[in-house]
Amino acid sequence: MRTVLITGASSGIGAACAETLAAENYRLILCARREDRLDALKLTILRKYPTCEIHIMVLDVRDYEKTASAIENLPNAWKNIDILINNAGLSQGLDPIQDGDIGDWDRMIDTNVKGLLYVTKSVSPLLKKSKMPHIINIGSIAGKEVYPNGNVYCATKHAVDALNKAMRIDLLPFGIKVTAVNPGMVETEFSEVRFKGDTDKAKSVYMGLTPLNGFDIAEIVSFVLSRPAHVNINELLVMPTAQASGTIINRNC
Ligand code: NDP
Ligand code: 8X3
Repeated sequence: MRTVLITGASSGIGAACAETLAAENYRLILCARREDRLDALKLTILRKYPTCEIHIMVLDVRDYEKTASAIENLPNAWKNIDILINNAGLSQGLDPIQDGDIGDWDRMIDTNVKGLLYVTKSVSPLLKKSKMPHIINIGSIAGKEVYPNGNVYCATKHAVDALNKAMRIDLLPFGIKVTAVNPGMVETEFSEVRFKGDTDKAKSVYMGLTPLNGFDIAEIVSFVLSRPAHVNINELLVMPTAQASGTIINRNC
């Protein structure tokens, strides 16, 4: 039974990964800031899969000291981590650079880049002890292209793209697989967070098209994890059929 630590498990892609991997008999360490959401997800999963083993970890990935200490102080039974899914992330605002909000920039850089690094550094010593270690980084089409007003969010996801490659090099001596799953539009709380609770604006992002959902990504994560020991999928780009690139979208599809 493999143990997976998922950051950003309280919502969207992370929560879908948790449910999907629970069905496949993985042991789950679920991390996020919102404890009530993690508790609710745990109950939902246990209702469906009563024997699933779940450990909740309340974590703000932006805080290195607390992240390192939470992972160091995991109960012994939860220290055998085989898989890290670096999923916690967010976008804040959609403004041209000249009008950008410094707080928004800091939140994105601190979460998407520094947080991902903090968690990876803290979990790596445990992964090195695993027989089938694997890191999955949730990147984005925004890490492959830059779109108008996406500036800092795109920069953070380009950084994830670079770190994904860097991790594969640095962790090669330890046999740690490293994969980037880069989605296009996925309907989660992502746009609500980007537009700071403006649900109408968030909904309009997906108007007239069928976006991906969290489970579409979770199934891909599950496939990536199910490859034999000698096979690693380096990276993967997945978009809704209605999306051809970061900006070219068919809203009648
Ligand atoms: P959601 O907003 O639904 O989920 C984001 C998750 O990240 C939540 O569980 C949130 O938990 C967690 N999170 C945010 N900040 C922190 C923090 N400081 N510490 C710990 N956890 C944090 O969005 P998605 O599921 O869509 O996003 C997941 C990942 O997918 C992100 O990295 C995003 O950039 C990426 N992505 C999303 C796409 C989309 O179109 N939705 C497309 C491509 C990539 P909590 O608030 O409880 O801490
Ligand atoms: C999130 C999706 O369209 O903002 O990474 O790049 S998008």
